Amino acid sequence: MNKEKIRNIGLAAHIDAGKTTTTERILFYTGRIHRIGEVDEGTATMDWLQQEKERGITIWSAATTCYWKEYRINIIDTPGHVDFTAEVERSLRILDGLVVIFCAVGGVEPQSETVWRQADKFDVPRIVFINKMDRIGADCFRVLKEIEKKFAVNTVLMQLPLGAEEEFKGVIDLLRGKKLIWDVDEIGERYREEEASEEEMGNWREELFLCLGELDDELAERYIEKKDIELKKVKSIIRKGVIEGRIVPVFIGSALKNKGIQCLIDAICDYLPSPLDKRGVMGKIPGKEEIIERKPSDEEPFSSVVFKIQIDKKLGKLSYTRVYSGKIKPGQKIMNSANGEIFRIQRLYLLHANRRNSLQEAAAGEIVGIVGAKRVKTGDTFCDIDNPVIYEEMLFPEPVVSIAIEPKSIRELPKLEECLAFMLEEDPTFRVKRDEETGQFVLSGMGELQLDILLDRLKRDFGLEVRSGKPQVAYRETISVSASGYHKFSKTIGDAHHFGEANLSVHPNPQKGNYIEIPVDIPDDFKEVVRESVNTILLFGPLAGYPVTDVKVEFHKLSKGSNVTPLGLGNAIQEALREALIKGDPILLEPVVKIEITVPSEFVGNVVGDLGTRNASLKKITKVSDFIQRVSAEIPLREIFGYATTLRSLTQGRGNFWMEISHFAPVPEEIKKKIMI
Ligand SMILES: Nc1nc2c(ncn2[C@@H]2O[C@H](COP(=O)(O)OP(=O)(O)OP(=O)(O)O)[C@@H](O)[C@H]2O)c(=O)[nH]1
Ligand SMILES: [Mg+2]
Repeated sequence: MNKEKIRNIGLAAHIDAGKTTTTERILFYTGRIHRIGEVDEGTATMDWLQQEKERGITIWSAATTCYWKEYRINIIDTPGHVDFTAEVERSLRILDGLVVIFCAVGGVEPQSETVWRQADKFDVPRIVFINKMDRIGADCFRVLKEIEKKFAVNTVLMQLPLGAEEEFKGVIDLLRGKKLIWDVDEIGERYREEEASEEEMGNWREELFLCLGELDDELAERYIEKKDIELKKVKSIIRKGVIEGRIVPVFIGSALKNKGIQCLIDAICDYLPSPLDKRGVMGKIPGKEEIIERKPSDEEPFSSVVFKIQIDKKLGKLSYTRVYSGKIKPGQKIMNSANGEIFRIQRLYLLHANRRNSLQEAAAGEIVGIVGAKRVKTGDTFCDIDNPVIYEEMLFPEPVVSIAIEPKSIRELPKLEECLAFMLEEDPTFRVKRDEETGQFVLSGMGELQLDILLDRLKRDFGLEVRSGKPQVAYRETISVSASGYHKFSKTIGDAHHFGEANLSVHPNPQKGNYIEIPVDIPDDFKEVVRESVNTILLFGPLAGYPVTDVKVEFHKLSKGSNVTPLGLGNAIQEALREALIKGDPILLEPVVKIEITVPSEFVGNVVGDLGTRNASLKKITKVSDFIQRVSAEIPLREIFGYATTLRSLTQGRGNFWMEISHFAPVPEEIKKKIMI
């Protein structure tokens, strides 16, 4: 396959903006499916998980492939709920381009800001689709202004709406000066074209060309001199502008009403990058600092990044991977450079939501599923055995909510352990700890919804009945002052004498996570000992055994003579660090969330009054439209459990909220006493 014609793209947005509805249309018009799936009827191809169908939301990123004209488009439909932000992040890491969807009524909603920031982080070129133009109050010009203001980007409106709200019937393609009207059939498969008059286009066509003229002098001149402009040439200028991140073209439509989607598919092909536009990906030779580049060519040694793992009852572990270089075939042996495992590729698949087609080969630029790796986690690199490379690992946020569970029957304990292990492999933001005292399992994750889904899966996918407690906040510990620790370890264990000496200090590193300053002048094998010893101690804090965060560890002395052993050094570091943390005046931290509650104006009083009883600090109240307001506040997470039900009763079911972890703050004394008992 010609790599120039491959598009690896994602759809991302705030919850309910219409990502899955749009994807379903793309699949239908490209002929990938023969009937349009609807989220509201539980028939969407991409929301195939039982829990997704019932709740009408996306939980897992789903991958699929479709063909449009001479292009192959690999699409990842991501979830919008904030508990699954990590799903979006891991997809963005391996995608080449993104369609950010906004609701024409809701505008720039909070989660779409998060997604935009994530796309910035990974430098992903993007186009915008303003959806739901059929809804009452839809206004693409207002959304456009909001996007420009919030993200400080150069947007280029490519289309104008034809008709509004219920009467929305199509778009004016400003580039071609044509009206596209979807009134030929119900399913929007066909549309008709008419010339658009100057009057209908107003200044917008001029504005479009002036903006593009800034990217290309020749185009500017030809436009001013009213000379012929080749469409292909303009498209290539837009494409270059998108890939360089200089412009963001904006398209409009209504996915539910089947209008405007074909233009979006064309835009994906015309303007978003192909794998070749990435030129090369940087990685390291495993165990070394040397940086190497892998080019998106089949002639290069094979390399790929695993961005998702799915456990299939029949197949075992299916690794979703993005091939960056080289090619592979079933039967071939490759390596997981993150852990050194060498394995044979048993099967290779092209993915389509929960179905798949066998492949005989996969090459650079493709997104495929591989069966064969036994020990693999999200973010690992697969590569050629003789030419190893390792790409940057994926980092996932630490959980903030936990729940204790136990099997209803003790006989089911082994099965529970097995199922939890399955789910742990699939979801990198999920953690399990065994509480030694109670024998219960403590499951932690990013939010109540995620834990709820995990429990539901235990019950229905694995047939396991469990008793569960109430969700709890996952606390953390940190230090409040700098302190130092010293330990000399010298002991004969068995036949060997173990020795090590460590002198270190710890410093508060507020809001920045943990940072270990590993001395450069120690041998490479000892660096791993240092990292592991520090991480072991930081996992269980000195106050109440919660993970330690926001601490910088600095080494002043680490013995490195020939008598030093890994065990001796590891023990010395652990003891010295434990001492330093205790001396560092440890405190307990709790997650504080930023919450945004969107409600009809008449309920603002109710909502604000209720927040007042929950120790919230009110930040602002903004007007979204004439009838809707948005209340922004910060509040300790423990105060806001089960808020969906509360908000429903406060607003007669007409409020929405979104929240995201903002930061960790010291736990008030009276709460601390309860936790520490
Ligand atoms: N009126 C209108 N409703 C739409 C449109 N597109 C989607 N919807 C509705 O909006 C709701 C959410 O649509 P989804 O496609 O599930 O949205 P999503 O972005 O995939 O949501 P998550 O995956 O849960 O984040 C559903 O009820 C859709 O029917 C549209 O163009 N117009
Ligand atoms: Mg969805």
